Amino acid sequence: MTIEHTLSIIKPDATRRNLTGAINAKFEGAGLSIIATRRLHLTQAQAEAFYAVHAHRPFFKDLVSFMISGPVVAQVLAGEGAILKNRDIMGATNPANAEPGTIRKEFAESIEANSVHGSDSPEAAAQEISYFFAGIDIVK
Ligand code: IDP
Ligand code: MG
Repeated sequence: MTIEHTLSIIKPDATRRNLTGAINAKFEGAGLSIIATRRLHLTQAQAEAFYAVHAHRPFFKDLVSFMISGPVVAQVLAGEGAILKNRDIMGATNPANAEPGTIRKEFAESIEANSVHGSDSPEAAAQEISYFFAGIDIVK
């Protein structure tokens, strides 16, 4: 295994309920390090651009509205196999299908308001990290 970087977003349903610390405890408890972090309130254009890959899905408009309904916390997580490890810690997209102990099982409100985003491949991770962070923002 090699050290990977992945992009995580704590979504508005979770920041609204003050769950940032509880969610970060899951990442850190599983051995992922937070090497960059930034709280921001996305504009509609920014959320649409971030989720452009889903532009033709029926839920796209609702997803964008949800993602701009409050602040998010964008973070770079680092660790051994961080991309897949983060996806495991997050749990399935639909919290009804998520494993016990995962973030989505414990905290998600619905398949849409599911508390966290995580990159799903090395290509996506590189692209998504560069969307939110400059090199100087990321601790070496
Ligand atoms: P992921 O976040 O587990 O990678 P994706 O399929 O990439 O799931 O979908 C991106 C986001 O779009 C999900 O996290 C969720 O917020 C939302 N989403 C996905 N599927 C649905 C759906 O069927 N209805 C409503 N929202 C959805
Ligand atoms: Mg995805």
